[in-house]
Amino acid sequence: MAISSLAQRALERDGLGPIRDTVLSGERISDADALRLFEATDLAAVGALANHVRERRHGDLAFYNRNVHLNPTNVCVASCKFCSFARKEGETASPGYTMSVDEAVEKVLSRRPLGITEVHMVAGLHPTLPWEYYTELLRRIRAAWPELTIKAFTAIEIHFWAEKYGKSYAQVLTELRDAGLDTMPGGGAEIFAPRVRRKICDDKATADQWIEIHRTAHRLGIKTNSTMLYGHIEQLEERVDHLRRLRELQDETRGFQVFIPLAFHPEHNMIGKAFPKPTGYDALRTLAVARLYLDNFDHVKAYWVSLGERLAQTALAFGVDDLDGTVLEERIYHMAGSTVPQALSEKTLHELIRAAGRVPAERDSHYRILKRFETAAA
Ligand code: V47
Repeated sequence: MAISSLAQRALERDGLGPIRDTVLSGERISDADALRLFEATDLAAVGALANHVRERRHGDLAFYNRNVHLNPTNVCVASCKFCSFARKEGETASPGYTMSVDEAVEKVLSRRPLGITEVHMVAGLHPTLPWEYYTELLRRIRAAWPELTIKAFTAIEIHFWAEKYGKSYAQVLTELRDAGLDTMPGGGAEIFAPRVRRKICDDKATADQWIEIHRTAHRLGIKTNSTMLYGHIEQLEERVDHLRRLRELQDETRGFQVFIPLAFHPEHNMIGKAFPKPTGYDALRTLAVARLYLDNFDHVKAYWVSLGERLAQTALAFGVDDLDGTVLEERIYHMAGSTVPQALSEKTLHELIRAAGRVPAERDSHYRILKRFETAAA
């Protein structure tokens, strides 16, 4: 769809004419361009440009999947200042939990009647669980439910286990893959800039290590997702630097499936008092700039749990083509103050997508379309 002449003029007025021309001709925008877009005053005009790119790639389709979340433990040795989910081992005031392998497998299998296609599984950095806990967990889910996609474990966990069990990244990933892991979520990226990492998460994998683990996964044929946790101490330049590092790795490997900006949630964590939740304006411009800058990414996701259903829906006009899924039993955001529901039904996802003028498309974990819902009756 062509970008309206009104939006074209608004971009011109904001001094963004050259960036508009670069985007419309299908060329790559620079880091400086991305910063200009972040700083632009006319969000609607930037959104229209991002929407143009989104429609060029996906037309009217808006993707979602049928998934559930599982966090087998929230016991974690790391002390990320933004995290409300983790607990230290032995903490008594607000104790953590650790599921047995039996409990975790049981929990996943109990979702079978829901017709889900993916489990999204991440854990804390547990100080004492043996390596076999993770491989057995995967093996047993895989054996009991062969067609379920297991999207599991962040680069942060992979790094921790490599150090703890004396394995290379490739070894850890190969053993997990052989046990049943299909794809990896994008968590733990936070903000790559060392200044920010030093302040908010200085005792876990570095940015270089996060990147190296995703590079290794891609080389092993494991597709991964990518994220950016924004709306705390980072500067706009540091968001652009983060996007640059993702775009560079994607140029090299083509192994990322999607980019997901994650809006900071301030409750029950160490830095929440200093930073309110990012505004809707900030969420939409971040998604739009990501769509415009990450020209080698197929998908940009508005994770409805992080944004709320309504803002995620609105984002479908600001460069976004994916809303994540039914989710069911999310803990990380709900423990940080999210008041969105624990799950969305497929019917609600369809209604949200349709009301935004898009066509719902159920996808699998590799973004293959399982079903398009062209009409409400379908
Ligand atoms: O790594 C933690 C973030 C991530 C807070 O790959 C917080 O498809 C905001 O990565 N406020 C985990 N964010 C979630 C995640 C994810 C979610 C959905 C889909 C996918 C995917 C990945 O959540 C963490 C961290 O970056 N996080 N605490 C908080 N208080």
